[in-house]
Amino acid sequence: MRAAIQEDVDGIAISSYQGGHNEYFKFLIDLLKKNKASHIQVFGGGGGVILPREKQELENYGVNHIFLPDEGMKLGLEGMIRMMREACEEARRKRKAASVSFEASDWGRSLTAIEMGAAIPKLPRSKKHALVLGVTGTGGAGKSSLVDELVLRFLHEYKDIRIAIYSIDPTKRKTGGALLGDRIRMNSIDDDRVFMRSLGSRGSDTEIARSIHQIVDLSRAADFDLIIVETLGIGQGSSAITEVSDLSLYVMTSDYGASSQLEKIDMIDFADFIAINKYERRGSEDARREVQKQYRRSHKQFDAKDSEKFPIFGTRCNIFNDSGVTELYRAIQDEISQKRPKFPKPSQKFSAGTQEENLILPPDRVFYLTEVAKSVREYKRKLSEEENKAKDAYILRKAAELTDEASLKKVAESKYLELSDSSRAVIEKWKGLFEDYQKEKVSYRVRGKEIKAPQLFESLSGLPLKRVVAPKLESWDDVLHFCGLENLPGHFPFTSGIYPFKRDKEDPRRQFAGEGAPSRTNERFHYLTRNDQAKRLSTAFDSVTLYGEDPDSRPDIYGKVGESGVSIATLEDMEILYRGFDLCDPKTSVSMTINGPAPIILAMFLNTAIRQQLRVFKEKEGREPNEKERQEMKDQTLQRVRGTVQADILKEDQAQNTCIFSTEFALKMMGDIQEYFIEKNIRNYYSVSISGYHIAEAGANPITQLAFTLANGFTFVEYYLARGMKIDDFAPNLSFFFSNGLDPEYSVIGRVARRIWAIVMRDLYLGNERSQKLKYHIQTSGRSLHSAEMEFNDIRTTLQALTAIYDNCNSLHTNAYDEAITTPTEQSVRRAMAIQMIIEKEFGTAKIQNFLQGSYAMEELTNLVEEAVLSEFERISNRGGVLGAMEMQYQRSKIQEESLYYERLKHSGELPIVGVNMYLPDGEEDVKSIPLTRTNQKERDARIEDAKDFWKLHQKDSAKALERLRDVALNNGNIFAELMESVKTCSLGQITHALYEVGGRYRRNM
Ligand code: B12
Repeated sequence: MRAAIQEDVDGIAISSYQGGHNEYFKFLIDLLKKNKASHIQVFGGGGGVILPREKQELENYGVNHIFLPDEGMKLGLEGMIRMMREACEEARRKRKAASVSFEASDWGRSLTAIEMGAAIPKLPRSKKHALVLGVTGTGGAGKSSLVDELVLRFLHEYKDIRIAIYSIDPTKRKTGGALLGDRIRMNSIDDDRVFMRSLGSRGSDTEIARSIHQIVDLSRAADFDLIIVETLGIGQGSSAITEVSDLSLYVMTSDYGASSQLEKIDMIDFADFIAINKYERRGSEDARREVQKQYRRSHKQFDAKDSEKFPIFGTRCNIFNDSGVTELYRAIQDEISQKRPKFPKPSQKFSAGTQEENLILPPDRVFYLTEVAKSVREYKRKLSEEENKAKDAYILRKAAELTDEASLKKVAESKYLELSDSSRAVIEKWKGLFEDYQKEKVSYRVRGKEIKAPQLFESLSGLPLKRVVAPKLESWDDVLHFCGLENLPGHFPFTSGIYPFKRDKEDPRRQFAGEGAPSRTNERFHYLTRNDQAKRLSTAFDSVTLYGEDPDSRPDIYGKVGESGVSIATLEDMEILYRGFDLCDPKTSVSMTINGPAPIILAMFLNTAIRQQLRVFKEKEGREPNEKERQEMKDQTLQRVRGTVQADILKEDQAQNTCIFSTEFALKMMGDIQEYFIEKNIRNYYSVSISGYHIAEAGANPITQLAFTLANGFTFVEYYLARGMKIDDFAPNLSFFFSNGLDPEYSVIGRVARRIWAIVMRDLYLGNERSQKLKYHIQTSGRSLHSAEMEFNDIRTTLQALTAIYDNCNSLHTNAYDEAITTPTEQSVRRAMAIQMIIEKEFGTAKIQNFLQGSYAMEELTNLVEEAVLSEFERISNRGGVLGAMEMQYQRSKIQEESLYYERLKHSGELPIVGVNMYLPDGEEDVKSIPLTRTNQKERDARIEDAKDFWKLHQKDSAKALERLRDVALNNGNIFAELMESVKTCSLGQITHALYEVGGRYRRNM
């Protein structure tokens, strides 16, 4: 709302999917009214989640329009945009033209008036001390992030300062529109002391807006102390900012080309400060030296002894509390106090912190994805060479046998010896392996233990069928080809599966669930697993928890408490959530879909498991354990718990959006978790679920899903290696998660993922067999489910589940048919479970565990998808690896393009969707009759009270615990180890906010 008023917008458009829309939209309308901004039109949508009757209610309350999916289908994106535009234009026509006033509450509107050329009233005397800092630089140099970092420091040190920020973006000549996206990168502006406004350049011939001179004059006269003007990206010879600023800052990166280019940059001559931003990039130190040289020349400071004293700074905004930024800030501050003695005085000091200057990846590892692609290609090239040799050797051997020619035998023998040792080993082993698979039982070893798996099952017609069918291969090149690219399940490169056979008593079922208070979800978990020996729980958290907050009566939080996920704020909540499940039982495994606050929630979970064991001890022994026993119990519990925490922060930035901490800090915490796992020998719990699901659901096609996800996986590998962890110590703790839709490529997603991972882990990272095995969970695609003709959704899910099971996924969630509208009911979940069970228990060919192996079409698809993935790795690598590409928004924009492509085809009908854009029912469907799962007011209020009780109970200890946590973070200690303690006395929200202070909030690139 603050943004809307400051920007003087005509409309606000909101997508709301995660519940609480009834409260949230009304809250917004109320707020607009209260701030005399009812002219701002509000639009919304949220797929099938907002029901037609709720749409009516919200529109009656003042929302201009809520777009339901069927309207989206009819109008298309452009149609919806047109409607919103027209409504805004009409509302504007009805308004009085804006005029200029000095009222703070009207400032946004006054700026519009100036932009529109309104008459300027006589200025009151401007404040003498007000200072204008002009910030300019090349496009993409990170000006807005740097401004945000500077503002953060000013706000921290100057209690009563008032800051105005004007950010200029190019106005498109064709449409007259401007993106005005700088605001989204600024976290610190959400403060009453800051006014921020984006301005289009509006036909100005320079990098500053036409109206900026007047705006600056007016701002000096208004109540601002510091006025920051940020220009649009500039070329070499541009320096217009100096016309409006008292001090100017030029922001560049090391990316300026040859050093002679520096000669052409006017701002090196004019700027008071130069920041070489993104200083973590390769070549930044050299760039700084070159810029110092140029500065010396252009400022004729040939005699200056120390070029380090020039106002040229290396800055990094992706690092919280970066010392380079602080140095720049101090230099600006010094200049301000010299130029403006009357400028407000700082009241406290911003500490530069003691955080080590950790680079996420060392500069010489930037091209890791090129190496990854190369190692797969190299593997295949060598294999094909060996196959050719093997073919000749085999033909010669056969010919020698047939002719009994001694010389031929010799040639055949020497040809055979030309094969590598490993190729010969494969050939020599194959016959035995093939024979093993003809027997009734196949034996193999798991962690040193021999297992005998039944190989045969009988069909109703009485045929003895094999669970895993080994191909009959004669020629050696065929053996090498099969074993090199495919192989039987459980054998390198694990294309057809990582285990020789599926576990007998553990089906891959794992259903995602969570709603309301912890006790309600606990009941749902018991219901879901009541018939299963293996308790495989999968936890969905509500969005309040996903964003690291405690339940609260704040209207933007209140409606979401316990909606479409369980509400968890404390360790006590966590204990209730898993009550009645033995978390140390090897048949229990718990997965948790949580990312931003994952370290905190994971610490709560592990503590829950430990407390369970302590309780068991007490009941059995009738006493409390002593310290030694307690410690032993803790260690043993940690080694026994099974499950997965999602905790994948890279795909959050790319697709899901529940990032809360700065990416660098979030990555550090992921590394801390893994280090803690290694130290405590936690081997049965996955420290991360590297997720493509969200990437696919945000609209990416299956190839992009797979490529981005694997690339993210290799990034974690590189980061953990850079921190000094050993590959075999952490790779087994990694797991993957994909979405399965209906496109053909989904049939091979597991095959391709497993093959690439195995080859790269073995050949590039030298990992052992356990590290080479990629395990993954599949969820059928939520996005392929529609609110129209909902019953048809089960058919889509069935096909996707079958595809996943044929591809040998390690666990599976099947969506319920009503998923497009609401949290599934018990009845719809029962049907979703039945889908899996019917495939596993009734469907004959799914009992053959490599049923599709050997299909020419599958092999071709595997190769095509694999090659497309490798090419994508190279594209990401060219952008500086996953993190470099993220900075350029490469992943997000690719996902968005693919999403738009799909939506367009859906809208035009080129992509047929039964019951949605073809084969439509006669007459309207009655959506109202569907049972909805929603929390109620009583439950939400109780959650707020629970959190308050917890705070009160631990009031004495929590402040100290948070202080310790902050200290550990600032001193670069293991934050996760400390969180294991903090969660005993502090709530989720308390911890999140404490960590913001020492790790920084997430900043979105745009
Ligand atoms: C894609 C998706 C995701 C993706 C989102 C990726 C992304 N970046 O976009 C991922 C996997 C990350 C995700 C996560 C979650 N999701 Co989700 N998700 C969906 C899903 C499958 C599709 C929604 C979608 O984008 N559809 C495509 C759009 C283009 O079409 P549409 O929704 O029909 O909307 C049309 C119109 O309404 C209109 N429209 C929509 N919004 C607006 C806005 C304006 C201004 C205008 C003009 C028009 C307009 O345009 C569209 C075109 O016709 C729905 C289920 C479903 N099938 O609808 C669940 C769903 C929305 N998710 C749900 C849930 C619960 C979650 C999680 C909270 C799960 C959890 N506990 O972890 C998280 C929350 C993550 C977060 N960031 O907060 C629930 C919400 C249930 C409820 N409220 O009762 C749903 C309904 C599924 C379910 N039943 O469980 N989700």
